[in-house]
Amino acid sequence: MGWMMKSRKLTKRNGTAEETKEAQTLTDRVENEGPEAIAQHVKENLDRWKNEKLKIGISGRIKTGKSQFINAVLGFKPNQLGAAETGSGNTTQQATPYTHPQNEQIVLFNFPGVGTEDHPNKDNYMTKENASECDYFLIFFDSVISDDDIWLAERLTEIKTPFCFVRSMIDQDIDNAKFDGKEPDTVLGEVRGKVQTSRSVAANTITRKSSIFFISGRYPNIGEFPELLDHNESNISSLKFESIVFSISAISKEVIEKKYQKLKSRIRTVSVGAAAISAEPVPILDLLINLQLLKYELYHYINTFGITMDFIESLPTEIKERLSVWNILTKSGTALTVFITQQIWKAAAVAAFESVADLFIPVIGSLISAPTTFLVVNNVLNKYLDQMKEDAFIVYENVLHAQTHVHIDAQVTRN
Ligand SMILES: Nc1nc2c(ncn2[C@@H]2O[C@H](COP(=O)(O)OP(=O)(O)OP(=O)(O)O)[C@@H](O)[C@H]2O)c(=O)[nH]1
Ligand SMILES: [Mg+2]
Repeated sequence: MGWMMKSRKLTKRNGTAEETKEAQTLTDRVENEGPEAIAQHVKENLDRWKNEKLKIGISGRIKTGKSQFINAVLGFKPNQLGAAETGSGNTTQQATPYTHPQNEQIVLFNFPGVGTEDHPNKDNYMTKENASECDYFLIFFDSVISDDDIWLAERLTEIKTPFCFVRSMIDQDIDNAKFDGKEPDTVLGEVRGKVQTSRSVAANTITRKSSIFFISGRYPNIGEFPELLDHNESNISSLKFESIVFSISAISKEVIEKKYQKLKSRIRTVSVGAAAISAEPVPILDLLINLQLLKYELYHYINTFGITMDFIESLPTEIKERLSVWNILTKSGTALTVFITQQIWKAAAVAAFESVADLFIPVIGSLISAPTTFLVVNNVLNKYLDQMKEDAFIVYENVLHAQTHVHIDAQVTRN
């Protein structure tokens, strides 16, 4: 009953209808199954994206940059086991699946281009290659969008599969423009203009309604990779997109930002769950359960940003020492639990101060009252999420960006 009162207080203060429903579910579970069940329920809720299957189709003529793109998105280095072979000059006869190395639910299918030698017969293309099973399609092209590409786009429209056209290798256009003494930021507009004027009549009808993105598979930080990601986000379910965002490597600042946003949106779920666990205090137990929950979430940040201990160990000392996560994991004697406990106490002091209204509920021993737990967990997670995002930026700027983008200093204006 005590919990009921507190939960009402919690949800009344901040809750939406969905959160109120969620709090109610938590209430029911804690009454029937105890606080462990809440932690389990919260984790299941947070992990729903892991059950999402996602199939992405990649089609287009030979040498349009399909394999390079697949490797960039899946985080494969050239020639790594499981990576798509680039520059081979022959697309395979059948759709080749490439599974995400860390998330086997995500599969990219490299389709033979329609109308190519490997697939001259259009009739059975959609059925033979199971194109209709894909959640989303990218049709790669180089100079012009061919009639075969249009044919595929029309079939995808018929079966309501979202798709976009992709023109890769925009970095080469920028290099050429620089060589020719042109301003790099005019390149995108020029290339887009050329594609538009070279389209056939058939192409015009469909491409007018379609999105075309100009990207670089080799240097994903230039061109319209962020716009492509936005298009994907608005055309697949939010859980499927969450799965992409949590699994994709941190290949650009925008990707890091998207990861951050998605992670931030989970904080409320964890905080409400932690508050529910503390609402019916079982001495020590609720603190331990909450610690586990926090630890679970902090590790998810570390994995999502790719700043795992293994990876950090491989970095030069001067970069390593700039990372909060390195300091957290090493200076607290690798015992994340010890570290979190200290942080909880610090945050608890601040939270108690912040929420004077909650002070009438006493802090008993190691236990923190429900609304205060909400604030503590909320504060701790926000603080460390911000720090880990900074870490991800440092790693990106100093390692990933520095390694692969040395010669590109141009920022392409996006429109
Ligand atoms: N500069 C630059 N080169 C690229 C880019 N994408 C691909 N390449 C290169 O272009 C060549 C062809 O790229 P692939 O990714 O193999 O093209 P593909 O469409 O898979 O080709 P097929 O499998 O033969 O159909 C390779 O040598 C790549 O390294 C890019 O964005 N920029
Ligand atoms: Mg290929």
